[in-house]
Formats: sequence, structure tokens, C-alpha cells
Amino acid sequence: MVREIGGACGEPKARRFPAGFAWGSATSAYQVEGGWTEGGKGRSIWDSFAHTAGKIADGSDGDMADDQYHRFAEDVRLMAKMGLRHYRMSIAWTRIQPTGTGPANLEGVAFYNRVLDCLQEAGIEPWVTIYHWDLPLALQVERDGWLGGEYVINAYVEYARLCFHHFGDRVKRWITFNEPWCVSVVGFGTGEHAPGRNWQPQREPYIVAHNLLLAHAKAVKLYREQYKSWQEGIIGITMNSDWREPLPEDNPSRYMRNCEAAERTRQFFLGWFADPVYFGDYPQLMKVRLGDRLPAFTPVEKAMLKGSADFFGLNHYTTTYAADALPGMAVGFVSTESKADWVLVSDEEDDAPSSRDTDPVEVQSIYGWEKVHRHKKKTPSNVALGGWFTDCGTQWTCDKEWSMNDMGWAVVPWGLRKQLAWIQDRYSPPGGIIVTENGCACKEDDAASAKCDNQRVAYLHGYISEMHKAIVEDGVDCRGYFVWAFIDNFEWALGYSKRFGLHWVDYNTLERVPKESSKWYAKVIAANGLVPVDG
Ligand code: GBH
Repeated sequence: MVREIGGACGEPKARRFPAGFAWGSATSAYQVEGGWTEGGKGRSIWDSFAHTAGKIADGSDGDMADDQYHRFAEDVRLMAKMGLRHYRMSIAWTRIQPTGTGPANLEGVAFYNRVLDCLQEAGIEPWVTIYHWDLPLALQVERDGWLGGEYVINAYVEYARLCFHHFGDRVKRWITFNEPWCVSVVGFGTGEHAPGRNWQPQREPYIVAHNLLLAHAKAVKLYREQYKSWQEGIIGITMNSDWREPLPEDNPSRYMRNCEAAERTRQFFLGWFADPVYFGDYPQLMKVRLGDRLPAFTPVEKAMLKGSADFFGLNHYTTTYAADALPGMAVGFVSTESKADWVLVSDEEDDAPSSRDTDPVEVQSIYGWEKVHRHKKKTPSNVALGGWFTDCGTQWTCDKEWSMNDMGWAVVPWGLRKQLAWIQDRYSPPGGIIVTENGCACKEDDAASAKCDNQRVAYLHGYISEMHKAIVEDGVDCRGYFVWAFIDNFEWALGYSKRFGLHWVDYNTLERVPKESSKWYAKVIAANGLVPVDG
């Protein structure tokens, strides 16, 4: 009998990918490096946020993380062992400029030189994210961070210039930003991520997004004008989007409204960033819904934005249904499970004392002392309504048939295929689409259970199969795929409680153990696709 690797019976066909398809795996600096005070590194908003009581689920921080700051050579050996040829990593701005401006910190430059040299010796191509959420704290405290308009935009472009200057001889694949949606909505809407602001969710996320887009476009312009001709690299941006499927509904007119709601969510989520990058402006429906809360681009800015990516970086994890929210209905991701990513509920429910577990406690934030309620749910009690979720006006739910991973995210492989086709259809991105992250958190209590991570193998198999169908059957120009993550790491507000890695980390000893998924993925890389095996 023949079956696909890790797959179910009945689909014995090999799924080969186009020649040159880039198979990789990803991490980010704060999540893996540790060494938070070493080599002249400055403090970032994540150093500060993680050290603030109540912000990280397990009370942990990234001070040590995977200690990749000292162990990168070992990690590169593990990559080589898998036959991995592409590695997506990020640079910590605070290693290069400890306070976000000024000359390069040469110790920080030396660190990344060692990493890049090591990758080069192993024949592994680096894909470097310039900004994966760890803004220098000084820029936040003194200059309002991503709310700070021209100041922060110019600071970012100067930092990007230092990256091109010092590393562009070896780095040929640049990503300006990771997931501007998360930076805007999770950092400034729900406040679950640094800098933890949720006081004006109806305004701040839109200002932040605007500044991120302008910083992206300016950095790309700089690269193209001053570096590209001799460094011969490409530069793009990574945006995250989970697929939205209209909630099935018998009533045809209500179903139509759900279809509209799903499309509206796609545009609010991904079009918010991708439309400016590909068309030079925000989606029309956002302009209509938001009025003057949505900043406007000048003609010069529009021209600078339009076409500002050499490839389309997509991070994709899951799918939800979307329904048109009726007045007074909860918006956002509504789930009865406490594992829900976030929940925005109506006023009364949000204020219900039963959902708080204590009297208010005083916590130190980077702005001073704050009074907060600890919540039984993950959602902070002080989430204000009227933000991005309300503006989008849709309710997200999951099908009870869909299985859930350890994040409480539904495993829906066909969602990736539909997401890719939607991007191809709307943007036809020159340079193609690169899936810069896709992966699965599994509950792994010890190395033994991590070694048999069949749930992760099944997830990757399913998503890679659907990506193949998108390429072969739907004509999607997808040219690369990166598993999140190469190694277990600090999962932001959830600390070390969630494991995405192809390699297990024992956080007491920092020992690395390859999981089954790393061996399985090595075969995918070697075969350039999914191949049948004898079962
Ligand atoms: C990425 O973000 C990050 O880039 C990475 O650093 C992180 O470790 C990794 O993912 C794992 O979390 O309610 O249907 O929208 C993930 C972005 C946005 C993906 C929210 C899942 C929630 C499901 N996430 N989305 S839904």
C-alpha cells in the first residue's frame, strides 16, 4: 500500500514543487536570542513589557529565551543536518542602535556578522526581517514609538540603512516588517503585546499602521536607490492573514451578508497593508467606514508605496468563519473556549465582576504605575470597545468539526489555498508569494512527547498539500514556504507555554532535541515536495 508521508490513505500522488522553490524555517530575535543585556544591547519595548507584572501568561520573559545569542552555531548545525537551505531570522534593532538612533554599536554588528558567516559556511540563505516587534525602548518613551510620525519613520530608515550597509553583502532577502497588523492591533488596540496600549483603540492602530507603511516604503526606496544595484538583493514585507470563510447560512440574503462580511474582514486585515503596498492606497471600504480616523496618504506617498515590494510575504496560521455582526453583537473572535485568541464582548459582559479574579492590582508599566484587573480570560479587562474589531464589524467563529491546535486555532488546510488564491487574484504580486510563516503549536510536556509530534506533521502535511494545489491547480505564483518555528521559543504574551518548534528546547538545560517534524520536513526539502512512501 502506498500513502503520503504523514498523510492519510487515498492520496498517493506525489506533490512536487516548482524547481527552485525555497523551503525554510523561521524565528525572530527576541523570541530566541536571549543575551538581553549583552554586547552593548539596549532595552526594547519587549524587554520592558515582559518585565511588567501581569503581561506574560507564565510570568516569563525573553532574557534568556533559547540563548541563541551564544548557541547559534549549534542551531546552524541542526539546520544543516536537516538540509535546510533557507532560514528566516530577525535583527534586534537594540543590538545595532541601543537607543534607536545614532551610530552602529559595533559589538552588535559583530554578533550578526558571526551568525551570517556561520550560515554562509553552511550554505544556508538568510532571509532577514529588519523589524520583528522589538522597538528600542527609548524611542517609545521619549518619542511615542510608532505613534511618533516622521521621527520614528526616519529612525527606522536609518536603522535599515545600517543593516543594508553592514549585512547586505551576505543578505539578499530583506523583509522590512513582520506583521504590521499585529504591531498595530495587538500592540495598540487590545494591548496584549508591547507597548501594551489599549486606551484609544479606535485611533491609535490606524496611526501606527500608517507610520509602519511609510517607514516600509521609505526603507524600500532607500534600498532600491542606494544598495540594490550592487548588492543585488530583493526586499519585501511580511503581512499576516488568516482566511475568512463566510459563515454558512440557509437564508440567502443573510448568507450574502456573511459573504460581504468575510470579504470585508479580508480587506480590513490584509488589504489594510497590502492595498497601499500594491495599489498605493487603503481599501475604499476602510475609507468609507473609518472616515477621518484613517490617515490619508499624499500623492507623493502613494507613489512611493505603490509597488514597494519585490515579493509578497504572507504569514498564515488558521481560518475562521465570518458573519456580519448585528448591532449589539459581540465582534472579533467569539469562542466559548478560554483558549480563544482574544474576545471582545459587549460592555456589560466585559465589566462583569465574575470575569475578574481579583481586586485591581498595581503593576509597573513602561509608563509608570497602572491599576489593572487580572482577568480569567486572556483579554485584558480594560479593552475599550470601538476599535478595529468594531470597525470591521464581523464576528468570527469556528466550525465544531475543525480540530484545534494548542493555540486554540483551527486547523483548516484549505484556508491557505483560498488565501493564496485571493492574494494572487487581487494583487498578482511580482516576485510571487512567499509563505514566510506557517506552523502549529502542540502540547508537549516533555522531550519524549515532543519527539512524536504527529499532530504537527499532519498540520504541515495538510497545509503544504493545499499550497501545492494553489500552485498547480489555481495558478498561484508561490515561491517559498517557511515553517514557524525552527525551534521552540518565547511565544510573546504566552511565554514558554506554547511550542511551535521543529526542535524541542528543554528550558532548564537549553538542550535542543529534534522532533519528528524536523525529520519529516527534511524529507520534504530533499524531495522538493510531498512524496509517497511505502506504508
Ligand atoms: C506570528 O504571529 C508571529 O510573527 C510570530 O512571532 C509568532 O511566534 C507566531 O506567529 C505564532 O504565534 O483569530 O482567526 O485571527 C501570528 C499572528 C494573528 C495568527 C492572530 C493567528 C489568530 C487567529 N496571529 N491569529 S484569528
